Amino acid sequence: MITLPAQPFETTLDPGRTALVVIDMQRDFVEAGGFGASLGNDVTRLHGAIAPIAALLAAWRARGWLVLHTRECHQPDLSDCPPSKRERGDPALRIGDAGPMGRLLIAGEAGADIIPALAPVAGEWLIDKPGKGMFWNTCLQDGQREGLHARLQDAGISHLVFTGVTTEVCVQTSMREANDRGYHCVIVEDATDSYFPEFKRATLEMLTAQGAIVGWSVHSTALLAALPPCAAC
Ligand code: C5J
Repeated sequence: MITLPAQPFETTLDPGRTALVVIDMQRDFVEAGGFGASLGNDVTRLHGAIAPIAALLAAWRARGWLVLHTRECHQPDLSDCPPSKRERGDPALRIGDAGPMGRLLIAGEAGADIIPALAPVAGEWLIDKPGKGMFWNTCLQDGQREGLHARLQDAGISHLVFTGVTTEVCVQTSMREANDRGYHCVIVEDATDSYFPEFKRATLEMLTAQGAIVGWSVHSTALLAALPPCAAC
């Protein structure tokens, strides 16, 4: 087992049974002209997470461990986007409207892609999700819902390391869903970001409060230092 100097107290990861989860590092959230910007957000606030995520991806890839990327996006006909989601608030552009990177949050459009710096490589899982959480309505197989949990179980995954954006929305929702399904969850403090720094701080505190009620947090440098050496490192 790998021991981590985490918050609120030391924890462990099981090497080979631990997947790295990269939530929604999409152009639509991170770049100008996307969905995040259409809501009036300063997208540069998400840029600090990119380098730590890239370092974690390199470490996982060097060890041949499983990596999952998620994308929040919808079908072109919006059949999986409830009106209650699309019509909310007063954004400059809504989900499905045409923007500089194509239709906002629509699968297949340039804005829905993962940013080039963190692009998935062969063998990594790419999960499209219509909601905030990575388990709900994703990886449908043979008409079954909630297929991601079964796929992770089949792959022998028991521990999940969370990164990505935004901390208090899709990252937190996914980590809570995972915790409820029995995964040992760790969030990487500098590999996640929010448009609202105070929300990020509060989310890290609430996830780890009450004796790690949802899970643990760790800095990427401490996590990387704790990983076992590998031939390709
Ligand atoms: C949001 C996300 N904030 N990926 N999505 O709408 O956190």
